[in-house]
Amino acid sequence: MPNKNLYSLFDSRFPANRADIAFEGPEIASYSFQDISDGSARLAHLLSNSGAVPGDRVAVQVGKSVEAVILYLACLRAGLVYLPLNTAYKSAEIEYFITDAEPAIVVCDPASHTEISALAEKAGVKAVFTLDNDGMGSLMDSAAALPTDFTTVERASDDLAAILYTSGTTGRSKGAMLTHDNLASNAKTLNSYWQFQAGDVLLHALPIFHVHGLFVALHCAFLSAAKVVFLKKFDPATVIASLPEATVFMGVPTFYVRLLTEAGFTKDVCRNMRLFTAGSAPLLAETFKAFEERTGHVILERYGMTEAGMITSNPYEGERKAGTVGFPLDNEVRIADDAGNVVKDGDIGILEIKGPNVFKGYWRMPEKTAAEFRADGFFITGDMTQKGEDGYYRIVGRSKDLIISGGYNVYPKEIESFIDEMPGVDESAVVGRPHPDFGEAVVAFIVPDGSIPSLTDQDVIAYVKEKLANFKVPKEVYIVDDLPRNTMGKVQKNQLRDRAAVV
Ligand code: MCA
Ligand code: AMP
Repeated sequence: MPNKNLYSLFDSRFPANRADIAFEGPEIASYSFQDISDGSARLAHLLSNSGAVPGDRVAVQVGKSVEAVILYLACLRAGLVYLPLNTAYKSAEIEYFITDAEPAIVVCDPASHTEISALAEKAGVKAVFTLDNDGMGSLMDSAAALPTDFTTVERASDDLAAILYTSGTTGRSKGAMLTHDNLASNAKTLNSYWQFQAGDVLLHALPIFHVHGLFVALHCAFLSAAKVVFLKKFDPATVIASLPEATVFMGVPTFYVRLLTEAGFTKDVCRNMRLFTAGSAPLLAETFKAFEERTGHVILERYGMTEAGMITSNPYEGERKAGTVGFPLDNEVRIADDAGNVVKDGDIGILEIKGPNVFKGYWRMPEKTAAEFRADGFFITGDMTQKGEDGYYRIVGRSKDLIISGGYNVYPKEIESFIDEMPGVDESAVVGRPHPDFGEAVVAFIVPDGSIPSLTDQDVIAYVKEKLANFKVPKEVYIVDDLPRNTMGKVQKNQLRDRAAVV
């Protein structure tokens, strides 16, 4: 049986000439495929020497660097389970992930080393290393003299490759367990569906702690040994300056909205491009249209989620339709009602999916896992979907109480639970409102308990900002006398959404 380790698949696709460039960019040095292979071998030795054994988790909260990508590959090679964490997460959020996942090793930014070491010690972590935005720190220092050959550990298809936490409707984050085959199958599907080739140049501006930037983008490039122009972050001017040498770009809708506000974003800078993809949140038809008018390119919108990678895609060849997410990829899909009965063609229901891309379950949450799968193995996405007469799928809403802001998921329940603990607050409700830049913005309604008469909206914002990731901080807070409720006592969020949209 060939080794099912995802790294072995990448390695088999890396170019014969390992001196070829794998990563370069205006803000970084160049890295050849040999550098990637040597570096990941060294780090795989370091992680193993530090006491991590196959199956152990490695939690990583670091800025965007090629070394962070090499660390991901090293985890694969050593059979360790990569657990990337959003750099915006604050200490209390990190504590939960470390306690829940019980990683053997944690890698963090030097600036948070003291704080994270304290959390790690409590959780029995074996080693904490640092890695800064420029790829420097104790991680690379400790690995510098280690050997550059490492035999990639044997993995079976359903061994875990990564755990990615997604917030839950109940407020507690759930770790989605992704296997080597989940990632390999989706990577192969996308690489071929979007027609990646060796000569492609992927312009990469996404963060690398989520499925979109880490798996969708990088795996497509690795499987064709395509060069990656690796940007530290999304900055419209840097993207525009790098576009002329690129052939593929992937973004969340906010990237496209922002690029269109730049006069320098022209047809000419896109002259070598063959593909722009969008996803993680709905792309507005007006953005789709304005983009085509400006550049002559039709954005390919696709749809996916952490638990399954990419699920549907507009066609590479054939019409890409605004407001649709195209057709199912390599997974079975069906649209069903709440009870799981398949709805009539054309009716709206919840998308359910089954296929090699669908995750193995939530880390140490068998009940939550069972609740989100049907008895016949279909996973309930929670996305309200409609299949048009044209066969294209449209995501028309969400049955889960979720806000997507700039491509980041925010679960209102988590923020409400946090705000409800604030002195002076009786209760709260959090909703999304349309936002021109982020698509949706987080807005909170607060009912004070009267104990702090001077309580202001700014106090609430400051309170949340101190403890929760910045993208979860409400853009506005409204102090109200009470929350609208139905006869069952349930908060009428639709009314609040309507109010938030007009105020
Ligand atoms: C930053 N801010 C935000 C967001 N990002 N507010 C709401 N939503 C956001 N997404 C706020 C900060 O709190 C801060 O506020 C101010 O904006 C500036 O912060 P900064 O970090 O400088 O912002 P930025 O660099 O301009 O970031 C915006 C961004 C970023 C580039 C759009 O959010 C981003 O990279 N999003 C991509 C997310 C992504 O990769 N998602 C994929 C998930 P203040 O000044 O008040 O402090 S994977 C997925 O969903 C599935 C699988 C799929 O289908 O792909
Ligand atoms: P995440 O949990 O970060 O993986 O986010 C997954 C969710 O993002 C999905 O369940 C959808 O609600 C949403 N999503 C992703 N891509 C699209 C898209 N193209 N259109 C609408 N929603 C999307």
